[in-house]
Amino acid sequence: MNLLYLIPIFVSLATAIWPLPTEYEHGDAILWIRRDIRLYWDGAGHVDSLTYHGDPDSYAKRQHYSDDDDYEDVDDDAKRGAPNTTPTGNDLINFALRQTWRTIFRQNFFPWKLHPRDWEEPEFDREESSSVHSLTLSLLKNDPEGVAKPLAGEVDESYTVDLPKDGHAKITANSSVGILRGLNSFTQLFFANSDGKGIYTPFAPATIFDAPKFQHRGINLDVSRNYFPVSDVKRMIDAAAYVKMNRFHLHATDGQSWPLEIPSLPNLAKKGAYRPELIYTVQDFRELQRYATLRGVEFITEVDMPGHTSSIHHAYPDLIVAFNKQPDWNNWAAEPPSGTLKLNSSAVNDFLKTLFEDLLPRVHPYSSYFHTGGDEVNKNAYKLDDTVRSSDPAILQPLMQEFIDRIHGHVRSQGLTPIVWEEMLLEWNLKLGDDVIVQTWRSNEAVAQTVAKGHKALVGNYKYWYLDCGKGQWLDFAPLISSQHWPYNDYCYPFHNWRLIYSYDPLAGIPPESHHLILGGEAHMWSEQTDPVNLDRMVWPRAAAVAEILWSGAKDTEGRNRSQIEASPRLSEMRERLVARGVGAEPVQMPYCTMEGE
Ligand code: CP6
Repeated sequence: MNLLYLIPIFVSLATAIWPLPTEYEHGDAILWIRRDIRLYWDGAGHVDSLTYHGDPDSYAKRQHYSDDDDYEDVDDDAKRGAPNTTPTGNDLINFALRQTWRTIFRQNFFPWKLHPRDWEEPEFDREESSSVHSLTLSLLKNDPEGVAKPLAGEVDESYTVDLPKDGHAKITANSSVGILRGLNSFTQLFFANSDGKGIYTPFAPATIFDAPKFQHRGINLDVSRNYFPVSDVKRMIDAAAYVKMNRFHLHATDGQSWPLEIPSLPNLAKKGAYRPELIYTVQDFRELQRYATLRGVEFITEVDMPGHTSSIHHAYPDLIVAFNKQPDWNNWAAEPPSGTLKLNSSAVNDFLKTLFEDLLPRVHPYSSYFHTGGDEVNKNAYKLDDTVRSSDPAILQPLMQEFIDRIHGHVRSQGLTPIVWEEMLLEWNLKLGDDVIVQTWRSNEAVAQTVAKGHKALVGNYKYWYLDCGKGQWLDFAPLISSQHWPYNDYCYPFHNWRLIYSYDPLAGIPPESHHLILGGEAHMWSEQTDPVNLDRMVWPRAAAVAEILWSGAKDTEGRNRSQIEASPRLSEMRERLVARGVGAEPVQMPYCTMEGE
């Protein structure tokens, strides 16, 4: 018998929130929420929006909801002519309040699925009903620095939400980002009555204490293999923040295209992008970083080198060796077109100095990291490099060490911490500074080896957390589909389902004394087979499974792998919220499986 038949109906009612809070208790009393809810602020700085000014009734009749303004102009101070300043913690809280009200009063209208068939909806009676009529936000550490500087690598994101029966709600946190996370959980307690008349929580009284298990909870988007308009990237950041992820990694450049405008190297994007207009301008780049920061998401930019750089060839052919499209790329690179930066070239060094001096000062106000790549460098290619003329590791290794030391010098001189792909440490055996964070991807052993060398590690094993690639992939079917020579990259079908993603434990095989070195991890959206048409459904809701593992840990309180059976209806609900937010997330399963039980 299918186990889904056994899920009691109240599973989805009992644990509405995604990701699952650390401690979460609630009753079953109904509280309506008032539009003129009073807001009290108890911290440094000030909050200025005290009531919800929108008109929820105009949205009440909508069966589903998607509005460009949520991704475009609502918070873009730049578009309103404000200066290009970094948001303060105070800005974060003010923005979060506007967004909280929007989510509760407008976006939570999804009555067609979220309410199970026999969910008893309360009668709305404004006179008789009790309601949530105030919300107090308290920043416990009344620390002006904390309010002024929202992000600095490590932030205390813990929070409590207290929603007593008398309707005086309270959210407390130690940082502005903690307040954001609390507001975000708060929104998930509320549902729109399908009569369109009111918004209520069926969970009063509710108390939540919550804190993340891992400090780095990220998602990586490759914008080189396919270009994504700014609005798509923003929507992805917004959704990531809604599942309490706190890092957005932009894999900004790769061999196929260079979409990042670098004003001091104008031809780089002009010639290296797929089309001159398919770029992120300086203004776009700043807007994206600001957009993420405002949502408590640290924006991490990667410029991958020395491999994955053949797109530089279009503007600077003399810096790149082993450039080759078809059919002869396979000897020099992992993917067509091949091409890598020369390893021992003063022209390359000058180019990189110019690149970093232009880019890094624009990154620094928003981020504490910069990712220099370093994955999948093919040693063979350096046979064709006139500054090296060898593929001998004994010759290449010291040159690569110099290369990394030089670029990490640039990164550190701008006050940023370097991140590299695991190959730089594990395959090239480079000496990396103690500060350097190593992003692993090829195996769990790679994570163990990285922490054994004393380095901080990010996880994201490709067999679990790559959103593009699956098990039982191309190779299994090779005899059927590869009798012809096939030069393109489409070996990644079928994709992993969310349950496999959810089963992955970042701490698997890591000795307890090294757990502190596992900062967290990332889901990866490599975009060879993803463009704006299928972006949302490729990422969501599967990346939400990664988000919950990173927020709550892979084990339950008894030390077992988290139950997929319990997660499933809750993820279905979260997917409905994402859809209501304008994100084209895929269904987890038919509504029947969320609604019916026993
Ligand atoms: N591009 C870059 C990629 C991949 C990596 N780096 C990749 C490798 C293997 C798989 C999927 C993606 N497409 N720059 C690896 C970090 Cl299975």
